[in-house]
Amino acid sequence: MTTTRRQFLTHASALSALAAMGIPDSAQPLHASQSASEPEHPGHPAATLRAAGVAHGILVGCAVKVRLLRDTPEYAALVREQAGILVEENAMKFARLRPSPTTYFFDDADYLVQFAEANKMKVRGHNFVWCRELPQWFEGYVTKANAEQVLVEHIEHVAGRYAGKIHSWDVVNEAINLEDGLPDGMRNLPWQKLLPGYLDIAYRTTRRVDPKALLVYNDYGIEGEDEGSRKKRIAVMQLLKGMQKRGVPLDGVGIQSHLSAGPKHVYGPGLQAFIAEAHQMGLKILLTEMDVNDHDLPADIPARDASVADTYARYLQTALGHSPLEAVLTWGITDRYTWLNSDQSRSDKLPERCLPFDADLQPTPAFAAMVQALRATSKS
Ligand code: 9MR
Repeated sequence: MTTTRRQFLTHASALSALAAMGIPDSAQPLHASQSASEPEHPGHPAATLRAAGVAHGILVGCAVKVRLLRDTPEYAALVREQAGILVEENAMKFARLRPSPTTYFFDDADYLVQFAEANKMKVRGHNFVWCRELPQWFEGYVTKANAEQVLVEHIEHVAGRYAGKIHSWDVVNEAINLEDGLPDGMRNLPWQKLLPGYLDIAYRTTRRVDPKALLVYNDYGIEGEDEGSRKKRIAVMQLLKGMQKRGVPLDGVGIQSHLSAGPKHVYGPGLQAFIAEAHQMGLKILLTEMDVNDHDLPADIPARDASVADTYARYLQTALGHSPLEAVLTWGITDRYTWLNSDQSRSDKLPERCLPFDADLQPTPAFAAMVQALRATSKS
């Protein structure tokens, strides 16, 4: 059956919020002749990111916003079509889950997990410990005396609720910040001050509560060939090795992959060596938050798209080159809702074109670059 994208979207719009969550393909006439991984939309490539990943043993997906999955059927349809693994951009962060010390808000995180289950997708959890997204009540309530109890209880509650359903947890996010001047490059975050052993405690607790989830350390600024990236890679590697030496349960490293397009930004052997070393240590490697900002590029759209696509291609060739990857997730699926637009960092204030689908939910050259790079990868 041939279905135009417009018909498809109109049909998708007609779905109720509940149906959009996980209606089986057989119940959707327009999808009746299609498998979940091979949509058939003219003007829309037959391949999907999800299928390109499956064919090569890599989970491919994206960060989503539950609010949009609920309210915007064409967005939910695109996610269902393209993603094999999801992470909520914000809903599992500490402040979002903890309106007060004694209450939890699970509606959005629950929705994500149910949406993923209904659509046979995997789910990532992001995150338990971060320097940002601490609730207002944190300061004043959390002290050296109770910090361990607060952290352990938080992980028990959250990891416990989703135990067995999470592919991987970013247990600790962005613990390294060389600029802070602390030993080993540790970031001077509130947990560090109140509970210097927070890292080991967080991983050990998560393993105990959800033994099935892969436990990941996730960080940014380790992708490039510049001096800052090089130094940070060394510090992150030291952190990972230290954890292994101490017997802390750790299964993987998340390389966020917030990239920049343009000739100044080079991705190459430094990243490859980091990935190879992590692989040799028995760690799984995930690209967890990939997008390509076009801040440095001129306004012309075809030129921008070509440069962004080229960055996706070069980066994925580098990252996928030698060692197998566990997963690749973009931070969002469409330019319409990218976090990169929230700070309007282009000097001309034009919206960014940073993701595999544009603001009209049409595939960009970056989409083709991703599919091609995944296809060129030999199956691990
Ligand atoms: O994209 C996220 C944005 O919507 C939030 O306001 C922000 C603060 O919670 O976090 C953004 O996501 C970040 C992620 O959690 C960790 N790595 C960097 C991401 C972009 O800032």
